[in-house]
Amino acid sequence: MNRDDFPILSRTVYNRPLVYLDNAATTQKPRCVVEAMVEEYYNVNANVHRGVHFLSQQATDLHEGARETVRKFINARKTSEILFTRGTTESINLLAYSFGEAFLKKGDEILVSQMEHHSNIVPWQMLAERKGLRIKVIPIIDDGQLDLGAYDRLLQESARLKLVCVTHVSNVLGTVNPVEELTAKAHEHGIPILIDGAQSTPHFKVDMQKIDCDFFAFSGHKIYGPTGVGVLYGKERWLEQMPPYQGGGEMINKVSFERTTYNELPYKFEAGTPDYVGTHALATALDYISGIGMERIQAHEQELTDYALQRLREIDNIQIYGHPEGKNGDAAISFNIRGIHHLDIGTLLDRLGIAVRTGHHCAEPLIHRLGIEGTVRASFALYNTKEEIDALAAGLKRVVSMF
Ligand code: C6P
Repeated sequence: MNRDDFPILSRTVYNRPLVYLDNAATTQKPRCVVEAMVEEYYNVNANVHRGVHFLSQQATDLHEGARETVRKFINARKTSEILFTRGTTESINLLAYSFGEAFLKKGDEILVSQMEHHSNIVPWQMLAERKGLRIKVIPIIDDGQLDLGAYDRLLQESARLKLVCVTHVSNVLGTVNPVEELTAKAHEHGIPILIDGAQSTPHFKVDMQKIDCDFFAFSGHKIYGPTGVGVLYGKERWLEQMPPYQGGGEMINKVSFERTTYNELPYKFEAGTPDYVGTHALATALDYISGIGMERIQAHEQELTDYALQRLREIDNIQIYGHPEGKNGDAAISFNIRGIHHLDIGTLLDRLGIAVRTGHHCAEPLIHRLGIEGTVRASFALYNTKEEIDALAAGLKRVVSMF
């Protein structure tokens, strides 16, 4: 794949070539994304939707063009269903506030899974505290898959269930959840579903019409785009009924001290000056990966993941979480080596130029379910190579020999 497009990959750390395996935290940026931002600030910059002047119209065209690029990328029906946010976290907070205001009452229930990132737990807990709701949890089974039998039972027995919130891919285990099936089952009970797509969108094609979920959130920075920009997709029929999340410029129709009316979708949910440079850069990133082809990226990363699993299994006393035989796991592998703290492994790998993440990965309930304190996580992107996996395996063998 096109490593030369990513200038940072040719730098060294501690005089060693950088081996960047922390892609689930954030991906590196191709030159075209950074250049799109520089070019816009140098030559186009003006506030969007506000000016009659040339630059404002040009910036608005780029910003609204980005919305269309996102729509196409996730195959949503309409651009009015694409809300720009600061990232997955803000997307879920927006939904928790606004869906909560519109549809939830004391005693209602929300279902989340045991493998959620804190971003898909804490906003619901905060809402539950404000409104007197109950959070219920879909457990996982030992191999790191969702317990689908328990999901069925929870749907059956939860008479006051109003929303299901599940991640598409676990950021710790790489487990890919059967989101079409989860959605169909939720809908059989008349319940809408949010899918957290932070860890799926960078790795394989997602299709809103195929999944048929009601809401879907993802972050720009995990998909080769800039930080500070993300997306909440929502079906129009829900968004129409939900109140704004924040008040300010852009989200209004008319304002007076007596009464304010709100703008149409999607602007009702986009108060204030948007990160219009960020949205254009995100669209540039989506065009970049679409140009490579999501199928090609997925095949490459699957090969890397399979190779990494094979090489990691050679390490003495290693325990790999999730990734059961016969199930395609996504491009993140969490592991521990018995007798060595995960933080020590990460620190020693770092001195060899290898960047991995250690700790609870903002998924403490999952880590507790696994009965551990944390893991080492290696996660892959389109630009990683088998040679880098070899470097990881060699690094781990060296760490083991030191203890
Ligand atoms: N996970 C990781 O290293 P933000 O921070 O808003 O861009 O994304 C939050 C988020 C939500 N859901 C999932 C499944 C995620 O993995 C993340 C971010 C990073 O695993 C940083 S903690």
